[in-house]
Amino acid sequence: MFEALTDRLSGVFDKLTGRGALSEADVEAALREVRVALLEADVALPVVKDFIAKVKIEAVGESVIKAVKPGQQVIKIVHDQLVATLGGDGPPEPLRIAGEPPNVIMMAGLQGSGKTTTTAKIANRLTKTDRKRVLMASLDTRRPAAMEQLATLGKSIGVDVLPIVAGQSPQDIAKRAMSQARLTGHDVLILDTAGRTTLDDEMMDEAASIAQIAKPGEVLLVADSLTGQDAVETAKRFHERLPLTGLVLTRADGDGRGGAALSMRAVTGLPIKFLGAGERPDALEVFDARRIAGRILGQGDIVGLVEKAVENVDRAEAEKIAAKMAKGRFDFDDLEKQLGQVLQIGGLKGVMGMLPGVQKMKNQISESQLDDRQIHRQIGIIRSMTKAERAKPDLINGRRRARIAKGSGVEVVEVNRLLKMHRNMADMAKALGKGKMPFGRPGRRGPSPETLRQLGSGKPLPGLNPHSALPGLPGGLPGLPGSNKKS
Ligand SMILES: Nc1nc2c(ncn2[C@@H]2O[C@H](COP(=O)(O)OP(=O)(O)O)[C@@H](O)[C@H]2O)c(=O)[nH]1
Ligand SMILES: [Mg+2]
Repeated sequence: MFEALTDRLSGVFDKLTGRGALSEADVEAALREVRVALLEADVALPVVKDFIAKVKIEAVGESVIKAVKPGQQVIKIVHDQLVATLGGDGPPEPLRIAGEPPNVIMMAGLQGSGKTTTTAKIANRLTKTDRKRVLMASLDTRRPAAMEQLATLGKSIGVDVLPIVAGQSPQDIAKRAMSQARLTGHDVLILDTAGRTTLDDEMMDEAASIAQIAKPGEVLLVADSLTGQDAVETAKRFHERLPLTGLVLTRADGDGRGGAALSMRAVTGLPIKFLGAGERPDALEVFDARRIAGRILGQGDIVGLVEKAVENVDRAEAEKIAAKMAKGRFDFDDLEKQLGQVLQIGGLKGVMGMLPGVQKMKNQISESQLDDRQIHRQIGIIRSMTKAERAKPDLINGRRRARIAKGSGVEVVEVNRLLKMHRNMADMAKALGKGKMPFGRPGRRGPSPETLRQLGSGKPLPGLNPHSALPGLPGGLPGLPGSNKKS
């Protein structure tokens, strides 16, 4: 999301920061380019106007022009305004599910916007992360397949789904779902409603009557971010008829512009609660204005990366490696595990998109270099080593290299490259072992709050380059050119 905008803005800001002094005219010229960039990203015109006006008030003042780093100051002002536009400075609002159970979440939106998929994603999240007992119910009586779709999804994520009873009205299903949830002690009930392809009164009436019956604590409008300004218009219209409490933007994974995300809050006044970033049940991201603003400005999303790592990486495994590293040891068995972890977190591309400063680097890195097949090849090389070689990499002489290359079907240079990468990582492990150990001390769960704060602030951790921010992943990203350089 936002790739196009990020590219454009980093061009504008490079010009600003590339020079010592700035005149008011410089700042105004830059803001004109920011304006064009926002419009090209399909941000609604009134939102753009307001944005530029607010930035201008702060950015063309004496204090900025005379500042030591005026360019940086302007970027900071734009950043803060982005945060404000996207939803404000505070932490993301949690879902309102703390009341008397069952807490009802109602999903609304046009057909095909992603309601059913998002219902399952939210249920999955509440079940796995918040340990809630969730019941899902499909109120989509228009398309018989819709109920089946939810039932299938429920089975795949292990979440209860209200049994289908043929011939009931959406209102009746809503009532049955409520009493069922009460009976079975579910904490949360998610109602997946029917959509139409266009906004029409019948759909709105139906949704409004369901809301009256179920009294949902959350009414989430699901909108397809790819539809840009149409998504904003849809949200506005729904909000006129339904007591919406928040928005979910789907298909953020395919949206290179991000105009809907940037306009939504300002136009509707409603918070964006989640981004849908793929079809799978775990492809749901909490919408955090600060992090998104950082991503737009190419500052990366380290917090997102760490969260993802914490979710996906086997904690016990990471702690074992961390304990070994604390003693300054890091062998090929460890490296193999870590390569496996990168694949688990979504491969190199998944990791790349979240690292600070990488947006620019991305253009210099060819697709082939981001190919996860390289990781698979590296794992293959390690697997061609003997047990002794893995544990004692120093054993690996020229003859052994040739054998390993042959065994894994690669050239010797590739084996050499892997050996070098391992050596770098082992050196780093040694350095960390000498007392600087920012992550995952054995026996403690996850990075400390202090570490996370430092990550969130974008400041490098003491003794560690910011690109090696994965718990248990010491030497930056394996196989990634330049990933060990300071940004
Ligand atoms: N790429 C991507 N596809 C999505 C996302 N959310 C939903 N989809 C897909 O969009 C299609 C329609 O979704 P569905 O949940 O059935 O929409 P509904 O009609 O509103 O219930 C399905 O093929 C989903 O897999 C998303 O965030 N990203
Ligand atoms: Mg549906």
